[in-house]
Amino acid sequence: MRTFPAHVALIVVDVQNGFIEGGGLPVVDGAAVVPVINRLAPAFENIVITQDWHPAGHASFASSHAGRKPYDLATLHYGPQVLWPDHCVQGTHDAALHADLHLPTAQLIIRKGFHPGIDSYSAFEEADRQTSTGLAGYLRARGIDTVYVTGLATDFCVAWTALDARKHGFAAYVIEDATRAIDLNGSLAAAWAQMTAQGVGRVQSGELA
Ligand code: VGL
Ligand code: ZN
Repeated sequence: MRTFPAHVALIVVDVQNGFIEGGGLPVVDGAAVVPVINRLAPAFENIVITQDWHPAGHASFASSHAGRKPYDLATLHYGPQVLWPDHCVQGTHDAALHADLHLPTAQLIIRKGFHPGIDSYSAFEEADRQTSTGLAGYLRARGIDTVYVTGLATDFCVAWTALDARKHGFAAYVIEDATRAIDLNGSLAAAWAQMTAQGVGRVQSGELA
């Protein structure tokens, strides 16, 4: 298998029970990313995992807003916010990583979305576009300049992470078959158009390893 040099990292986004069939916010066919990611992982010297990690009553939950339903669009203090079913509450089974994900060499788990009033699709910056998770500094301090992004969901946390990687000066690729999408009102096509425009590479796992 081809292996990647030390300046490259694999980012595994939100492969949590909450985004798999039976979870709070299931992504169709979400479990299919697990064997693809497990197969790729040994090719990377650097692996970062993310976990969506919300307090109960989080502002992104429809249940926190009287009269609102999941998938409605709301306006929070920082701008538009899709309202989701309750998912990935801190410390619950829903927030745990999928049991079959096998990443024994992963070095960092970034938890995001823990501020009660701010969502965070991106592993780099929260949805207010001001609060940093610290990931850019961590990667840069370790000499990493290139990221390959995988996981759930393609059109939300994967896309925002890849776009923010570009914004922070990293080369970024999304490994398409190692992701699955929510696809809300055309969000998947919109995410790919935006990613392509910002220089995010679109690759398949078979091209890599
Ligand atoms: C996600 C919606 C809400 C994701 C997280 O991981 O893509 N989507 N929270
Ligand atoms: Zn979330």
